[in-house]
Amino acid sequence: MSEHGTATHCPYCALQCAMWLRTDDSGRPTVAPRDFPTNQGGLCRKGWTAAELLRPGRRLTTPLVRRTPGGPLEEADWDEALTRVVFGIRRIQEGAGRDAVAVFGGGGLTNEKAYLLGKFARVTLRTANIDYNGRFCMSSAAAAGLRAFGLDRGLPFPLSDVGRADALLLVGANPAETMPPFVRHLDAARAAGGALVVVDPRRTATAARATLHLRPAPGTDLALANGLLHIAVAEGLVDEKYVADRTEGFTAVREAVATYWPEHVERLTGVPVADQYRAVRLLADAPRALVLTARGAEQHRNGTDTVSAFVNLALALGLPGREGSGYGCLTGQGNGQGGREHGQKADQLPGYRRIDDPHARAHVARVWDVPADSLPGPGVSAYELLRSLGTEGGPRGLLLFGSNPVVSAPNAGLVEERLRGLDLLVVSDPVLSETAALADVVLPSAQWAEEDGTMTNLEGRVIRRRRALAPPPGVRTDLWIISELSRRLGRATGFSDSAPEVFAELGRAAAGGPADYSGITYDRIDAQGGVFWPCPADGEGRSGRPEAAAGVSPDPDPGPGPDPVPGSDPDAGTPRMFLDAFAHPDGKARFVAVHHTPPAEEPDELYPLHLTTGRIMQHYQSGAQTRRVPELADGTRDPHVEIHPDLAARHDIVAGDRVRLVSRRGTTEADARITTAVPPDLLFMPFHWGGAQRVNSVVGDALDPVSRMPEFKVSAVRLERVG
Ligand SMILES: Nc1nc2c(c(=O)[nH]1)N[C@H]1C(S)=C(S)[C@@H](COP(=O)(O)OP(=O)(O)OC[C@H]3O[C@@H](n4cnc5c(=O)[nH]c(N)nc54)[C@H](O)[C@@H]3O)O[C@H]1N2
Ligand SMILES: Nc1nc2c(c(=O)[nH]1)N[C@H]1C(S)=C(S)[C@@H](COP(=O)(O)OP(=O)(O)OC[C@H]3O[C@@H](n4cnc5c(=O)[nH]c(N)nc54)[C@H](O)[C@@H]3O)O[C@H]1N2
Ligand code: SF4
Ligand SMILES: [Mo]
Repeated sequence: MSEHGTATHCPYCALQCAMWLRTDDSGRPTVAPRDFPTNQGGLCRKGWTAAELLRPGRRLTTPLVRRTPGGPLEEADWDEALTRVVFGIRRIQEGAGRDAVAVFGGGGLTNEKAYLLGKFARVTLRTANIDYNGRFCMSSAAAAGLRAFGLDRGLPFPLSDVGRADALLLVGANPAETMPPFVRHLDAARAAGGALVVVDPRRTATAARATLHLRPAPGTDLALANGLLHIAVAEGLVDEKYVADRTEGFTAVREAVATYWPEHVERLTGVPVADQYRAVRLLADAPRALVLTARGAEQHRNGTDTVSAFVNLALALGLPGREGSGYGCLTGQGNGQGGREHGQKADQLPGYRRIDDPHARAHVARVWDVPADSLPGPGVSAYELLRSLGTEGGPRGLLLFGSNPVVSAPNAGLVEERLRGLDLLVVSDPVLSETAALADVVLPSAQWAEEDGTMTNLEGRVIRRRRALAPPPGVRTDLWIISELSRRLGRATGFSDSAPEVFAELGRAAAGGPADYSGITYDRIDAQGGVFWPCPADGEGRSGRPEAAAGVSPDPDPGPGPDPVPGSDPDAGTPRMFLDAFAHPDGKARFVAVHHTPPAEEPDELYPLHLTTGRIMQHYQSGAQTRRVPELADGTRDPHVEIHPDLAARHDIVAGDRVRLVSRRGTTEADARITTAVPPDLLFMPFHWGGAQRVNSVVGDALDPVSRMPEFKVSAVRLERVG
């Protein structure tokens, strides 16, 4: 600990802003910003107030159990709580088989927890049914990245590249609300003469900073991307040499985009022809150009194909794998990146290995000291898992760490019903979330400032979360909970509750995999300001390059330069990927031909409007944490819905009126905000509230066929004034 306090990072989003944590004279924990390449000394209000939830009174400090079915949650000691969990698991598995107990994780868990949770499911419970909320988040971008590059790391370059870009295409991202300090990088690019093109149906605070704002109808981004590529082909702007040397499959894509005439694309998307041309010019003329997508592009039934369409555009312009240029996805959750690499996903083993790959199974089984054939196969995806709970043949018990699906899952009314129907629901959470309130056993877990571990930020940089305080008596870490449960279920070894020990084991399990962490140690993270994966152990490639097959290379020109980036040590793993080769066996990237398909629900007479959903700055995700922080909740006790003035007038709605949205699945209520930020046929509502204000009661559950990600961004609804 230094004079400033303990150096750590914010508990919330993937920007993982660096902060100091210290206690003031009255012993109250407080945070202060800390300089780091990502946040450059900035924090948003969620970060500034992050210590509030550490105080007793705002959180759980003792286990809760439901002693009679339908009865209340009552305080219990840990022994009773864990005895009930173990008894419930045994009874279900004996009666209905191992897969009848499921596990659900989260992208906010540290790498160590995500790893141990995956191991717990496969080794202790031996259930195939484990998945996590990352399916709701960036799984479409991950699938498209894998398809194109053979490897998926959200940003395959450091965030500092954003500030140096000459042109940026930002698709379906609103960092002004979702990652406020990120905007410093956008502003730096703009100040240096760079162009910012924002693609969003709404005029957001981010769009307000743009050189050019394209406003496609929701769910039409794929058509727009194909249209932009059509123009690039027609205008001779394709980087033919790059396409020939570094890619495969362009011919089919060129044919596929041939029918996406600018006028046709204007009809499909609403984006004027002239703006389409301007966007292509801005990108093609820029020496360094970046294409970035986030949830607005991805949370669709065709999200994977939509991302592929933007990757195709980036490849045709020769951007990926060129220093200063490229394609990237902005991950969202604190450990959205690492959370998808170490085995809490249904089809994965640690190191971003596939669970159906015999070599991967053999390697991981050796590290886990179990027979490879004892490991279960792939399970089903998050929403499919939630939907199957308690149904014929579906799991009857669920252990949940780090998610609040009662608020955040699509078609949430159905999900809530399924959770209520379980024989056993166990929730580990620092607060009594809407989902924890339904549980049979609630385990109060320690928070970020009370535990050690690592997080992998949106750049693929592995950083440290440090324990600065002891948790209150009665609170345990997730690692302790998982290892103690394992022990009580008969696994006496292999489940340490020490974060450094778990991390070392994670490194061995990940060694040789696509997301290789074996060369990363806590000391190295400290010394180098974070380490970018892949980072094989010394002698295994990185020093002699991870070879073309891994498709990655260390930064060839890391500085020192005139403006060294603090914390970006040239030896810190692999800041920039794909400079020499992509990760497919032949080293080439793949174009994937894709076509526009409409959203699952188009407006009709009964449900004549489109609704899209997303975030506001003050609240994080399901709001379980931020709604408990007074400084954030004041002024945002209730959600609002954005309504265009013309639409409001037609419904006799004025600002502040309570309105109801009705879909095929349910209803929700919010306060009317009248604004031209949305077009007349589109409503926007944030998803951070539960109960009658839960927007996911109305949101549909169409899934992307590849990533199994739900279509959070388009539903058909009807608008009514309440009263
Ligand atoms: N304040 C706050 N910050 C957060 C979070 C939070 O909950 N609150 N969560 C974190 C997480 S997990 C994530 S995933 C990120 C998400 O970060 P973002 O992706 O930036 O957030 P969203 O608000 O979900 O969606 C971004 C934009 O997509 C637009 N959009 C909607 N439909 C479409 C469409 O069809 N096409 C296009 N092009 N755009 C569309 C919306 O209008 C919205 O402005 O934020 C992270 N940061
Ligand atoms: N309509 C709509 N719905 C959406 C989205 C959208 O854009 N629109 N976005 C989707 C996206 S991108 C995401 S990521 C999901 C997120 O939605 P959720 O998965 O519900 O995420 P959180 O609200 O962050 O839930 C985290 C819960 O875990 C607890 N928690 C936090 N840290 C820890 C920890 O370390 N250990 C344990 N045991 N518990 C912890 C918190 O207190 C909280 O109760 O929502 C999705 N839902
Ligand atoms: S931008 Fe994200 S990481 Fe930074 S302070 Fe805000 S919530 Fe925390
Ligand atoms: Mo997310």
